[in-house]
Amino acid sequence: MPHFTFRTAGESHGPALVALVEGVPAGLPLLAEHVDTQLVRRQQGYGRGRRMQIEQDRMEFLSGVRAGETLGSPIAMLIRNRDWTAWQEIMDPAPRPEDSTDAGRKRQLTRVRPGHADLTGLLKYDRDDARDILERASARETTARVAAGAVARCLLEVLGVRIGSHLVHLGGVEVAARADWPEDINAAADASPLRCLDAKAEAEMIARIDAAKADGDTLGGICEVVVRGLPVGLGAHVAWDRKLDGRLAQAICSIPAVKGVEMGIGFAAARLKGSQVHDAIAPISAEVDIATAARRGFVERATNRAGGLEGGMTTGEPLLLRVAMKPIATLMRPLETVDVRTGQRADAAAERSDVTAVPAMGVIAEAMTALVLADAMCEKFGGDSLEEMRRNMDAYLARIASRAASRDA
Ligand code: EPS
Repeated sequence: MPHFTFRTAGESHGPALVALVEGVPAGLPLLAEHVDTQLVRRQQGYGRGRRMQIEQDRMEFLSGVRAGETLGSPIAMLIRNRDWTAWQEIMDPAPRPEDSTDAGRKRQLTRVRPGHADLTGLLKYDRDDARDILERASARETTARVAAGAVARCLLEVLGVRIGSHLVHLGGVEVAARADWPEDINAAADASPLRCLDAKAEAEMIARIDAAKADGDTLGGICEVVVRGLPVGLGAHVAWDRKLDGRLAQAICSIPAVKGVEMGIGFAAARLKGSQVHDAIAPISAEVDIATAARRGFVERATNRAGGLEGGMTTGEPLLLRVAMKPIATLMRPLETVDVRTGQRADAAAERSDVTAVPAMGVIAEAMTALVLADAMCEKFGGDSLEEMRRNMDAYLARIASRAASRDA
């Protein structure tokens, strides 16, 4: 039974998106601007289409927050779609009147796009118009995930956990390897057009985006999520569905267009020997403060190829995830398909879309990571109030410190 859960609802061109978060302890400071800041971050990134100029996502709390603090009750959040005004007739929930023109049937999509949910969704749900599928399959839905993730992020931050991400690959261009990250990864990444920390590689990526746009094509890429400050021992080795790596993989791979996630060195580990993969363990340096040392179990590793996970549990080293996104399926120079109305060959529909949304995907991956980690923190430390959760966490870390102290005595 998950402890910290969320649901989203809403169609891309419907009136609004909704996020419902449950399991947040009472007493967590939470302001609309904490959520809005994350929504704005998701809307950035070179290569996005006109829709991002139409939307200026802002969240309204409907429940669960009072006077700037959570109540422990479900938190419902509403984000209106500005584009709704242009789509009201097409997306109207009411049945069309008998004497209506066919305006409400405008924007039907039957030339299903390869790589999108259009065709399989239409067959599975027995619909004639792929709009009934694509409106929900649209990555617009991730707005609501980022809103939910912002709540998770607030909880993690007050417990000393920081999440950042940056783009490491786009359209065939790789960033240069780096030994470390800036102290505030997001402050640095958000200041650049693609959320990339390598300006030289980024210039080449931008040129490729421009070229892909001119060709009516799209580009995919990879983002790295980095989480610092996690205590050792979140997740559990004892059951398949409590393993944190499995929970993270599920959450990350559920992001639209994401095709894979690597933890630490990921797939590269399969091609190396054990001695080249596993991170040797050493006593922690005496310079590290006690609170940090306790989170890391009073040990340190010179390398972190495991990406902060061993046995389905956090090690206390930074959690490292690399998330791969395929190119967006809507191509302005479309692939061939079948028109489901006629059964004949046709060019796939070319709806307004983005050339790439990899920078936004990094922000979404942060949100999904935050949601999984908030759940794991609530599972480990429980508590109906933030103070109770903090006490439980402090007691756990104090026990780890006392183990080390009694051993050293
Ligand atoms: C999307 C298509 C585009 C994107 C949209 C995802 O929307 P539209 O069809 O209205 O131009 O802009 O992303 C968002 C609206 C968003 O907020 O991220 C798609 O088909 O997935």
